Amino acid sequence: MTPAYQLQCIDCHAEYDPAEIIYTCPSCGGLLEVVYDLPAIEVDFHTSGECRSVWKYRSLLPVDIEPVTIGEGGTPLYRLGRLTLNIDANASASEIFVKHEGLNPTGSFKDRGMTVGVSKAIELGMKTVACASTGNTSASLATYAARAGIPAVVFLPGGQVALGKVAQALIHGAKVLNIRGNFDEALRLMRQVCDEYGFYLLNSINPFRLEGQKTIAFEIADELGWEVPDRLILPVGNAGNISAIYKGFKELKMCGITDSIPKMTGIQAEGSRPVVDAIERELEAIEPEQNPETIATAIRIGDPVNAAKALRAIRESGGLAISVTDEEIVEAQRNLASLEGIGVEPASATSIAGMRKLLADGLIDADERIVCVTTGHILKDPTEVVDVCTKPTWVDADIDAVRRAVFG
Ligand code: AN7
Repeated sequence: MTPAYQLQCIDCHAEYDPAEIIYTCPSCGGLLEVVYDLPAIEVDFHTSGECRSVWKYRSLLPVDIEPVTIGEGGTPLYRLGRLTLNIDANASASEIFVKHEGLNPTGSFKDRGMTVGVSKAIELGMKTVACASTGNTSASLATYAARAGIPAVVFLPGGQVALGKVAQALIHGAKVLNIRGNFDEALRLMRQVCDEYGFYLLNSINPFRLEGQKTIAFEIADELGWEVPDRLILPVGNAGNISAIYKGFKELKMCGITDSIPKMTGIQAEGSRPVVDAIERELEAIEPEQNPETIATAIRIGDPVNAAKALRAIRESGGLAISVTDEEIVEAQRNLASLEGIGVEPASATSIAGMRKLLADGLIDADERIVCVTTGHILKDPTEVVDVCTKPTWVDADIDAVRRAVFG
């Protein structure tokens, strides 16, 4: 059964009919979120049996129609072994998990948001869906739009999107524009185009999309036997996911299913760290980074639209925000791949690089139970992987040459 819900402004708390097509508060411009009358809801997380998926948690999701789905969620939670030994001796005593969201159908966590967001678009009778994207959002949107049978329009920061993601947006049939500008500029343009043409905006400013992403929290707690980790570590770009996961953990607690909330810990790249700066300097709001730069192109975002929600998530949960360098990102990506068999794209490796740095600097305790979210699959950005790896050795098709090369 679908719960009753409203849209509410996080700043002035004005409430709106969820059928209104609005992305920010018409009265004060604040961000919106979906609110439920939680005490009135009979939470039933067992409708789809043992199989974990986004729709297992339907009793806390705001969709009233048969959803547009291709089997999102149900991603593995791995306990780390060799990598923790490699970090430091103390950490090996702690429980560190990786929730590998790269194993969603299109290779990123965005699918959790899109199954809800595109379903909502259909429910609201929208004719075209749209987003600006550093890549994964566009890949996911194009896929779900294809599944739903409606057109998708995506704006990319031209030349700054990883190959796998562009390929997905194209093959699934989206109209793809390479904007001569960065992501923040592409999003500003897309918001204007959506207002003018009535396209349904599915960036993470859309509060329904974030509802899908909050199921990451539900799944982690579910997999841990309805226990909550001490800390959640994840990359921050447009700051939607950290806000969504925090909301998920809050709702579980408010429903009496769990009794605590993890310390939400956001990791940004050194060249693109407005949220980290705001936390460090105790600013009320972020100061946008005009020229964000990092090898982790997914989070090359200078003006995160969900910053207000993310700052609250970090502060209210007693969390942290730090940045890592591109070198630390690549090293973490390599370690996760070679020591644990988990292949992730650079943005996702920020979780691991951040965890390592926090432990090394003594900013977090080695006995914490930590979950790092890895948000995207390694095959998303094959160009980067090939660039940072030793090249294959060319050998003649000759047994002596091969024998020499194998042990060379
Ligand atoms: C792999 O696709 O913003 O902080 O347009 O692809 O919720 O934005 C991607 C973001 C982390 C950051 N990891 O999440 C987009 C886009 C990966 C990502 C993030 C993204 P948010």
